[in-house]
Amino acid sequence: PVTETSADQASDLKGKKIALVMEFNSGTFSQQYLAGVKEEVERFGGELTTFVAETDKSKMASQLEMAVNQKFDGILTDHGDAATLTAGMNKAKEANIPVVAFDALVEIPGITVIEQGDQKMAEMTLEQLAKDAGGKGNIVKIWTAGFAPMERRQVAYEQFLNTYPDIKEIAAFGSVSNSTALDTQAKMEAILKQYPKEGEITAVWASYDEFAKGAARAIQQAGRTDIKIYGIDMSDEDLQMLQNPASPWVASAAVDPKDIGRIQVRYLFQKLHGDQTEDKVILEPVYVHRDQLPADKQISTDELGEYVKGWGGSTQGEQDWMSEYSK
Ligand code: SR1
Repeated sequence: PVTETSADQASDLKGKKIALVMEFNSGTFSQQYLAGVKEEVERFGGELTTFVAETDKSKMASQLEMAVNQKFDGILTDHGDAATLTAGMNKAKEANIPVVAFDALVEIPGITVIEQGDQKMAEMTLEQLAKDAGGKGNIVKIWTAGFAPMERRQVAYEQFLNTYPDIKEIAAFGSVSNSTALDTQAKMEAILKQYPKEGEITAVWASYDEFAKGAARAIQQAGRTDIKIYGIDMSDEDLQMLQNPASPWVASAAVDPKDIGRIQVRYLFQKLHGDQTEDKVILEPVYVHRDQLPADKQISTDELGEYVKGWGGSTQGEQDWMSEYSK
């Protein structure tokens, strides 16, 4: 019998057709995540096709089934819930097509699901908010149900309200669309009109960077310097806002979105290589505060690791055999 060496197996991976099925791709987090996916698929010599459901869950379900029917070699999914993804993922399993999901509310043996340390990200930013506010004040929460990361962040939010009884939620809103930041800005403007006096709102907790951006623009344009924003996520645009001393957004917790994309692809190629992979992979977030960033120059997320320990350049999912594919 001819035994294939691991080097042969690795070169067999070249030319794989990979589908990425995204619930939405609007916003800078999604764009930088997509850049990471593209970069790593290219590294393995694969060919990427992206399907975007534009927040339509039934469209996402059809796109996933389409990717299975079109016999892609491997499938990546981004967001989506159990009702949307389960049928397509089971079909992929029957067809022996490996699947790696990011931020999905699914638990299917054999399907690897990647998530950020969502509860920890929420805890880190809420703790900073409580500290800056001296444990009391009125806050606005920007959050929405129905997304895996949001449900996990909500657990930390509820604990936070219990821990700090003198911190009161005076308004809560949030929805995801193809214009999330703009919609958030309009809603935040309305809340600022409802609470026009200085000190009526202590802070905003924004559970997604598109929410933080919209709220920051509304607060800045209204000339309100008394309200701080604590957010989640970090993209180049977010970093610009965080570095701007006139912006109310002072802190965020995040995993490098490019790293997320790259790591997800590595797990898919592990499966294509025949490696054993875990069903759940959790990525470690870092905390970023304006005070850690240089005041004299604008930096990008590619440079953020020079200022914030643990940011970017993750080797999670990397295997010895992958060294054949130069980075
Ligand atoms: C609507 S869900 C948005 C979140 O997905 C990713 O997990 C990002 O962290 C973003 O905050």
